[in-house]
Amino acid sequence: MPRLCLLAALALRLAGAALLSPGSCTFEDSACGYQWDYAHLPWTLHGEGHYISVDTSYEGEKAVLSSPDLYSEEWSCVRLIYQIAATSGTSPDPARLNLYLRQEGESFDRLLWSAKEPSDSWLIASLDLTNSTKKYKLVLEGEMGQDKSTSIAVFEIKITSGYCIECDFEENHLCGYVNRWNPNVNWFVGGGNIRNSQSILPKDHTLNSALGHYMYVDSVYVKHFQEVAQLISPRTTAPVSGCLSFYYQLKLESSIVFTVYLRDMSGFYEEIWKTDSALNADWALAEVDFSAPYPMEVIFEVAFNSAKGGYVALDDISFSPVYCSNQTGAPFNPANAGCNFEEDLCNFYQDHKDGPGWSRVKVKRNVYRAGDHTTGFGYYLLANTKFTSQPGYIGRLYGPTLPGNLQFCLSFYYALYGFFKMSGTLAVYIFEENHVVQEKIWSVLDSPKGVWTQAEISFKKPMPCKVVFVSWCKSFWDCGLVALDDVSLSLGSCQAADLLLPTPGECTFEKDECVFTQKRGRGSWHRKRGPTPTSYTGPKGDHTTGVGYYMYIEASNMVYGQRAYLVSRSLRGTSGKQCLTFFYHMYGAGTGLLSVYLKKEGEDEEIPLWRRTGEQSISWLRGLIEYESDTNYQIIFEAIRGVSIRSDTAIDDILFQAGPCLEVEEIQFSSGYPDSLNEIEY
Ligand SMILES: [Ca+2]
Ligand SMILES: [Ca+2]
Ligand SMILES: [Ca+2]
Repeated sequence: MPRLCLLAALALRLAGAALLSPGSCTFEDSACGYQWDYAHLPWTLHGEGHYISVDTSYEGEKAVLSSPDLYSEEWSCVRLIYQIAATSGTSPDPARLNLYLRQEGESFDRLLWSAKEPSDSWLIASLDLTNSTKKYKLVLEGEMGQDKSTSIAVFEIKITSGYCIECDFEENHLCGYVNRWNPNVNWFVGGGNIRNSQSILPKDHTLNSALGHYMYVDSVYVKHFQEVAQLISPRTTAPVSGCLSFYYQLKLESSIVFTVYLRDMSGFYEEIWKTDSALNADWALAEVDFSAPYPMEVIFEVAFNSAKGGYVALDDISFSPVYCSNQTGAPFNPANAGCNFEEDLCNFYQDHKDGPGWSRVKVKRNVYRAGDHTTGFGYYLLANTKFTSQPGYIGRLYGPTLPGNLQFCLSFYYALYGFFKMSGTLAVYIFEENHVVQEKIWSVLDSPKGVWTQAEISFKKPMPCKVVFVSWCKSFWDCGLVALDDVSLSLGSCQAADLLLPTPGECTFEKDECVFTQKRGRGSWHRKRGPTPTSYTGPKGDHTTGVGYYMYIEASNMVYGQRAYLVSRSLRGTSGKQCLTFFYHMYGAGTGLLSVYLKKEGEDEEIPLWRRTGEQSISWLRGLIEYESDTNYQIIFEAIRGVSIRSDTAIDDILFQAGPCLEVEEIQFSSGYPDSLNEIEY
């Protein structure tokens, strides 16, 4: 059994024998109301060593520890001091320590953080918790992996009000701030009751006394030109924007550059502040507007040019969710720059200068015409129909004005129809506000016809700008039909969004089957991308992106009346309604049945929640189910093969949310015949 770093853990306690806030624990005399789940491995409390660890002398896969009920109506920061100790090096299936947020009324826990790197000493993790009126628990999960000699220990959990990037440097964990080691220049802790020769200031800022602490970096050991010391904050784990402030002192003997950067997970630096005064003999306040829509670190960087540079000291980093100058007004809300076209054009508009442009249309559900992307029953935009287009016409759809100097990710769905050439069919331009400068940032390539395909574009412009969707009908033979739906805008680059932790309760089937497994010994569901092998049945692409994965039953491999079950793992029962959303595809003359059942733990009955029989649409349709279960339960998707091989039934984009459902499912029974809604000529 590897030795845990007990000395370091003991040293950590010197600072904090004070009264602990609810949910905090140092694991000295008790586990402070934290309880383990008896269905899994036990945790062992080591009162002597002041830690709790997963007991590896038992056989098992994981150990679960959950906090008492907690409330935090204000933002708070969870700091976790832990160690994963392994005897061997890297393992293909290493032990992990995971931290989940279990919110009242939710069937799924939200993963806040996960670590798997073994270390020789304790480490600190800092996690922002957003304010909420709901009760919650923190759930620690130690997963043992393959190497059974690994041990996982937790020395302390501490919940403090405020944001994790805030720090007064009075506690020796330094709020998770770390110095990036450099042989010559580094940030050190200064001040404190044991005066050491390296402390350079008489008083810190927090306590205004010799007992207080601060961070500093001194040029004495600088050997080279442009040596840099970096102090790195904990990474934000929830989207924040507002005013970052800190106090600093700067003594300058030759040139020093003191800069504050934001660094994202791809390593991209953005400068947000630079010292402008040559000298601050006393503590000076700096304030800087700060926006971290996705995980970011704040980096305090000092660059020296010689050993006679001087020093920089730093203290009392704090954060307020209101912008510093307060002149920026209400922060920009990217949700106002998206549209699903269900009600109207939202904040989009057309100028009708060059023709009728884009039409907002709806197709009544039938098997000949594809529906929209949002629900399969709704509205979308269509350009270049036989009725509206004439050669030379250009449809321009303008979005609302977006602020400059922000990184955006634009996402939308498009579908192409007909046999025409597609060269001018759809392009995205950025117009600067005065419409003088325009730039094409995207144009359609040849993609499969009749499939809603997602496009994602990252952009950042110095000036306020608009997104413009342009469809050009070049000539009779080059005037492709294009549909547009579900435009959305988010802050940050599209790649950064991929780095976010997964949404709990969401399954797109892109990586795996999520919480679902097959019930053995019956017909089976297959995970697939692209069209199914049989023509006139099954989807041409998935619902998530058009080119991703979905689950389906392959009718050719099954006989009439054969069933396939896809069963969720046991989900947590809650009081109150739950809302289950999913997309289903039932196209093919021989289509059978698709049903959804609720099975409560300890009961044999499978309660039917939802059913569709026979061919429904050539499109993906949205299913909505509201249900309740206060005991643990499973959700079952059951497909029954119909009379012919044209019976492929598919599902995609399953989402479990705390209910009630905000909408009701639109139930229209297919007539199979075009009516007035279908007078759109492709
Ligand atoms: Ca201080
Ligand atoms: Ca729509
Ligand atoms: Ca998918």
